[in-house]
Amino acid sequence: MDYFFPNIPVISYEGPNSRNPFAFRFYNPDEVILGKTMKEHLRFSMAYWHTLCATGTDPFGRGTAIRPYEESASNDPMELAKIKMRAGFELMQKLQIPYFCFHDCDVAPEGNSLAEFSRNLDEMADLAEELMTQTGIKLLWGTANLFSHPRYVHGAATSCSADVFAYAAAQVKKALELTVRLKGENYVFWGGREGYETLLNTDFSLELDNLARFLSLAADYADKIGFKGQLLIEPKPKEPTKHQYDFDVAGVLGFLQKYGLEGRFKLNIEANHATLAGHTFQHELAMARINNALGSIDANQGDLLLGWDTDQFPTNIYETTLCMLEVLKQGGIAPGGLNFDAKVRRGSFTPEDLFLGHIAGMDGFARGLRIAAALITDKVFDEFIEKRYQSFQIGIGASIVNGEATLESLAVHAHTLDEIKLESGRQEYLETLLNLYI
Ligand code: XUL
Ligand code: CO
Repeated sequence: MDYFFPNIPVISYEGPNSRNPFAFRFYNPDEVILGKTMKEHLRFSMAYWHTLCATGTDPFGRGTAIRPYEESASNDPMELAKIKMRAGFELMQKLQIPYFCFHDCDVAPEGNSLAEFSRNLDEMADLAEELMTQTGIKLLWGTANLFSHPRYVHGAATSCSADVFAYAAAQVKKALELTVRLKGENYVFWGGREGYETLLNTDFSLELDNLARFLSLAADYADKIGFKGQLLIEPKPKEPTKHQYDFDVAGVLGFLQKYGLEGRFKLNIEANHATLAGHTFQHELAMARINNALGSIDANQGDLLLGWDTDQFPTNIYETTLCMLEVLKQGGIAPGGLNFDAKVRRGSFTPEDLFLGHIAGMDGFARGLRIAAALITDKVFDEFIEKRYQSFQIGIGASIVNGEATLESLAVHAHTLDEIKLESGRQEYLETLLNLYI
């Protein structure tokens, strides 16, 4: 495949000294680290919407993206959709990206009715299947876009209109079927407009109950059609609505537990959503991991000076290192992956920038993986943490952990204490160690 990006070679590993912009400096797909290849650890995925559909529009100006390959399309939206898909597979193949993710309306035009949308999706799935077989590229996750069309102005599963709830259900039904047909390993629910602007017009309680009803119906249907992958909820605290219901990992876990859905859903954690929620990326990943709910990752980064979702390619090595540390601690991210929910800046408008953006993100995470693996191998933090909590291994601490302690036994113990001896948390020293590895 060498048609849509004729000037771009297959990107391969040239090592840290290479100054070739179209090469990897840290991502060496077949290199083995801690018993697995980098490709197996990282499970990179292209986000169809940003890479193939985004045009660079912002609230102040129209699109800037130059995509010469789209110019050959006539006015037929299906023809354009097919060109984009073929270009996407060439791009993934040249970048050695093994997975992709899509929303239903990224791949096929919606047409004038659900029936037409459904036919368009089937036709596009035929082409996707053909290209997947040809290239070996796989589907990491599918999803339905329940937020762009004006019908979703008041939400989808949390709309005030039961007809909109039903329409959204029909879209999810079809998107689940497509995901099964294309052997997708996960299915994602990001509650795009599931939230509210003001409680003056909102039945808060009904909306949350309906969101749970919707997810539960979707999970039942996924089981019914034999979907064996993970169902994932992607938290985000705000944007587009002021109060998004799936605010952060803790909020989603509480919601799932309240409605008895915790066994059925895991989470897809996005870096930029974490920072919007006032958390670090590592906090959200760790919160999911310790609750056995870390399913997959939307690999991007935000800009801490801006209060919105900038979806930038991840190049901050601190963040990628701490992310990969969480992934390694969980024993891997599979069947999830690292999906680049990231877009090139408006000023980076050439087709080459699509490659340079992905290379930056892939090298950013490859470097993070290498550093995290060294931190694990050398047990840089583990021994310190273990020692810090050693009082819970013996005596009164052990009785707290094994459930034998009562408030009375703790009080008896406390009365025997003259002085409590504490040790320093050594934060600055540990940060120095982290810097040594980075
Ligand atoms: C929006 C976002 C979405 C989801 C999929 O902020 O992250 O692209 O990842 O709907
Ligand atoms: Co995302």
